[in-house]
Amino acid sequence: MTSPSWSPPSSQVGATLETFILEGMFQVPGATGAFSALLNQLGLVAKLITGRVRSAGLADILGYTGETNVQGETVQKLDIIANDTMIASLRRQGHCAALASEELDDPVYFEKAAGSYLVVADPLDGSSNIDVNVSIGTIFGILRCDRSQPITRESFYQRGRDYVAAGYIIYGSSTVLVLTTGKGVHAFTYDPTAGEFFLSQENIRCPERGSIYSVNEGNHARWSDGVKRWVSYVKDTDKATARPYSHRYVGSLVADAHRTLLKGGIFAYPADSKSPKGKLRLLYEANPVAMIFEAAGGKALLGGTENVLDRMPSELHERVPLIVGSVQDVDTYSRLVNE
Ligand code: AFP
Repeated sequence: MTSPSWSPPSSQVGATLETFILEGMFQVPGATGAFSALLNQLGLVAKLITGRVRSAGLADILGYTGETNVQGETVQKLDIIANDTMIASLRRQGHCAALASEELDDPVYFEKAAGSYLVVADPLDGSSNIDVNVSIGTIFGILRCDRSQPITRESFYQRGRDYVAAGYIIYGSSTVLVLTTGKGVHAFTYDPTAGEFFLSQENIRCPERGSIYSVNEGNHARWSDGVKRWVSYVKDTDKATARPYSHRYVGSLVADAHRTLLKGGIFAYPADSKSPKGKLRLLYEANPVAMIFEAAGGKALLGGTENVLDRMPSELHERVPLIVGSVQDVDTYSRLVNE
C-alpha cells in the first residue's frame, strides 16, 4: 500500500491548503487522490465551522432565545453544529468509512462510502470557553481501515503511531489549521476575504525547552506527590535553569497545545484523584496532539513514562493523562514524577 505521508516542497509559503495538499499528493507514486480529497474535505469543515464560531456571539446580541432565531430556525449549540457539519461533510464525499466523535457515544458509519479511512474528531474542543469569547478548536485524526472486514467500533482501536494524519483548527484571534501527515507540521491561516487557508508556517519545530508551564492548578489537592513535586520545581527560583517558569492555562486543549508547540514549555493534564485515568480522550485529543508534537520534535507522554502514541486503545472514548511539550521539559516532568 502506498504511504500517504509526504513532505512539502520547499518555500511554499503563500500556497493555499488545497495547493499544498495537491502538490504533496503528486510526490506519492500511485496516489489515488482519496487521502488528499479527505484532507481537503477537513479543510472545508474548518471553513464552515469557523463561519459559525465567528458569528456565535450574535445569538445573544440579536436577542435570540437560544431556542429559535428570527427566521424561525432552531439555534443549536455550537458543539452540535460543529459535529453535524463534520458528519455532513464527511458523508458526502465517500472517502471516510466511519467517524468517531466526542459528541456521539457510537461511531457514525457512512454505509455508502467505499473509502478506506476513518476519522476521529473532537468537533468543538473547549466548549466551556465559547460564551466568554476565548479560543476554542477542532481536533482530528485520520486512520486507515481494512475494507475486507466489516467496520466496527473496534476498527478505531489503533495506536496513535498508526494514524496517517492529525491536525487541529484553532479559532483564536485568527483561524489557524495545523496539519501533519507524520513528516513535518505546517500551519495554515484562514483569510476570510479570500475564503482560503494560506500556508503561514512551514515545518514548525517545537523548541527543545521553554519557560511556560500549563496545568489546571485548581486540581493541586487531587494530584500525586510526584505531580506536586514537579509543579513546585517549575515555580522554584533557580537562575541556572531560568526558573520560575510562567504559568498559562486557557482550558481549551487546542489553545494550550498551540502555544506550547510554538513557544515551547509543557502542557500537563495528569491523572488525579477525581479523574484517576486522566481527563482527556485518547483517540481524538491525546493522539492527534501527540502526533503533531512528535512530528515537530516535541514529546508526549501518558503520565510518567509511556509514550502516548504507543497506547493501544480499548475504548472509543478512553480517557488518559496527557503530558506534552518540549523534549527537555517533558523529560524533567518524567524524572520528577518518577522520583
Ligand atoms: P470542554 O470542551 O468541556 O470545555 O473540555 C475541554 C477539555 O477537554 C480540554 O480542551 C481542556 O484542556 C480540558 O478539558 C480542560 O479541563 P479543566 O476545565 O478540567 O481544566
